[in-house]
Amino acid sequence: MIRDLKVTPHTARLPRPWGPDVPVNHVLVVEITLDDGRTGTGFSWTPQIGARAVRALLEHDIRDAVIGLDPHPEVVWDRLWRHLREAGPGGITTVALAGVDLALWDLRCGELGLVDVLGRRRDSVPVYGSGVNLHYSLEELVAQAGRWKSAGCAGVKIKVGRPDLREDVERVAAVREVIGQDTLLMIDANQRWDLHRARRAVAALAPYGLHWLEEPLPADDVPAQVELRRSVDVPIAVGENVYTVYGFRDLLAAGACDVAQPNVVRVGGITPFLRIVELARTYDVPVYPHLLPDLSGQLALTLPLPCMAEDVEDASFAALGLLAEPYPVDVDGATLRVGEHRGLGLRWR
Ligand code: SMN
Ligand code: MG
Repeated sequence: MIRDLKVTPHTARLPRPWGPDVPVNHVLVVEITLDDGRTGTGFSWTPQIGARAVRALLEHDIRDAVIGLDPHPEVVWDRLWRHLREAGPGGITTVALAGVDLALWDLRCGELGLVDVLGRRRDSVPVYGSGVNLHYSLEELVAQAGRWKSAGCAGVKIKVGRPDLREDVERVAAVREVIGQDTLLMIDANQRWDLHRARRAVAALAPYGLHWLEEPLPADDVPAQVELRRSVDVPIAVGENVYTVYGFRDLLAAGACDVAQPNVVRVGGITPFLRIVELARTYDVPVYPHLLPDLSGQLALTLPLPCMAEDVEDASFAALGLLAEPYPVDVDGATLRVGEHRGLGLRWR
């Protein structure tokens, strides 16, 4: 039975800010204690918006609702999701829920590591270098792409959506030049375009060889994404701003994407993440977990279809100094591997 839930907030400064308005990441470490004294540790995360709101949900509405429950992740998740629903089906509610769900999965693993509990399908995954770099100068962007090339990354992802399309063309061309033809190139518009601009951008950028175009349009606009996907040849990736299994069902059923990118925290933890994985599998759409390599890298080893792990430069929890060694995952530039540990293996400082 769950006896207590405790929240410890951390704020970590990003060595490479994600924009003038995103200098830090917020992490709320959630510790759940059972009546037999065992503990499990999870976390909620938000780069910019809502850390205090998430903490308030965890320390009040969620804490009151979980004490006394049997610590079964699926059962607790369904119950809490219903309980929190009036605050919205996804977003701050699911980010908060993730803290509980991850702590319960940490407990459920017992002495085993998460990968072996979920089922190991591979021992390593290729890494793609990812930059939150729309505000970088061309020189800074080219230097970053050069670092990923030297590290031997399988792929590289950069931001697009500058005010003038000619700037995007110049930046994509320069990055392709640095990484050569054998490195995959992905571009991410972070929902900045509308259908018309997206079509014009694809026409101008596709000649540089794009592995996928990410979030070209508002993430909730399923019909527009279907329309775009039908009219261009570049694969469409989406999902980091989709918060529920219903949202993923609607995208997949409509044929809106080639790649699904759930963020394990934003969807509410491992329990809903696995439901989304099973759903995507029925559409033969690969899941590429969004961000959070210290945990997503572990999930990537268990997914039914091959994927790559995303490594945003200098932004893993290990790189941010939030974790004590040994770290749960090891990224050697081109390849991610998972070390020996129990549970999620996240040793918060
Ligand atoms: C991204 C989103 C949120 C924070 C950092 C980076 C980006 C990505 O869209 O796909 O990595
Ligand atoms: Mg993205």
